[in-house]
Amino acid sequence: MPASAAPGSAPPGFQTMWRELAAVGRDAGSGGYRRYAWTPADTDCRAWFREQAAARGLDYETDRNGNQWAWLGDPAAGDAVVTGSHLDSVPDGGAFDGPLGVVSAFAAVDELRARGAVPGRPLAVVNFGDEEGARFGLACVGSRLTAGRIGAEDARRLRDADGVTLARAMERAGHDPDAIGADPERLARVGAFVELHVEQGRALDLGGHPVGVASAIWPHGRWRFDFRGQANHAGTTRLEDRHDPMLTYAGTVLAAREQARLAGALATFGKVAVEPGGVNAIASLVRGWLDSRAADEQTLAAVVAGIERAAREGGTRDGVAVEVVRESFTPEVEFAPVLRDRLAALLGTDAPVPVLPTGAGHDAGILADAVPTAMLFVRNPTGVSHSPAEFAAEDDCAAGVTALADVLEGLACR
Ligand code: HGY
Ligand code: MN
Ligand code: MN
Ligand code: MN
Repeated sequence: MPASAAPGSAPPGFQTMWRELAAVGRDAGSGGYRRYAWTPADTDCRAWFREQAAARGLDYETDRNGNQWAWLGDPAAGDAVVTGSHLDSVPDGGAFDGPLGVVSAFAAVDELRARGAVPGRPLAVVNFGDEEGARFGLACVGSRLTAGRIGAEDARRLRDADGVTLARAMERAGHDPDAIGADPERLARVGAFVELHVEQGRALDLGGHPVGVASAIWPHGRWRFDFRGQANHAGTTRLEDRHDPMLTYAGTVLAAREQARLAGALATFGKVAVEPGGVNAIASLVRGWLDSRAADEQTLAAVVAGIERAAREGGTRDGVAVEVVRESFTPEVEFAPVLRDRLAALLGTDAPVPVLPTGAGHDAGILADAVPTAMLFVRNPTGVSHSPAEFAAEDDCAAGVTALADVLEGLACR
């Protein structure tokens, strides 16, 4: 389903929402999305969320950290069943990562109403702010703040590539940065959080399943590698006289691949900045960001240590100074077994539903320590994500909405 096309077999409300969101923050050339936290595209997404709440007569609120909530029932009653995801994107992201969970959440509320199901617990749809960390470098800032997993002062000081702090960006977008911080009272109202997400691999497709349930999230983190050498003339500096950080960086990228391969883990340098950036000058600084993930924390630590060792050895060889800074770390998450099994039972009445782990991070993973949390995945036949090629067929989107409505009904209406 192209980003702009309506999913024909999905409920009409879903189709309308999908069409409305499709144009927001879309690059006409690549078809990918650039919806970064607290930018105009993000503001448009947030306005859209608010309109969806109003159109359904749901009570809307923005919490102290800028996360958006749409309530059916009284939040103060507690033990709420909450569903949703995020609307921001990675650079040139796909249409589904995040928005599928939010659109499906509103569509599932519509479906419950159409079924005449009456919730005995409050229900809410949520849009967590800045899940991807594309602008300020830290993923899941909205849920991390709420769960007290980052301090307010540290968050306010995060900077984007232009040096704009998160505090300033929030202010410009009309949110008070002095208000941010841990929100245990809000979390205490949540009895269960269920995030629906497009699958970011091909396990469901290979198994022939439209929908699956998540079991766990691999531990993962981001590290910044600075390689400092000496800028010099590309045409006059003899090879043996150079201090070229690009060489050290290149060796480190290869080492990352090898360390990950040997450990059955993942390691990616997907972002790099070069100074001064002249074609005819040896670089003075290469700054590369490593994203690494593994099935367990010990393996992850060993992989990153191996990459760091290779970087330092390369630095000694090339006369380049190497500095490594861990920018973020998210420990392994196992989703609440009781809730996970409940979802699998609710959805598996005809045929068993696959229960699978993922290497991708989610707000659900951040909240899992504080509230019972579960995830549903919707089949992605391309297996591609964080790219415009991300995909889910219209029938599978519809199956996702039905599954989510079944789960909400099972948790809140019986
Ligand atoms: O980077 C991630 O794992 C995610 O999709 N936020
Ligand atoms: Mn993502
Ligand atoms: Mn996501
Ligand atoms: Mn010259």
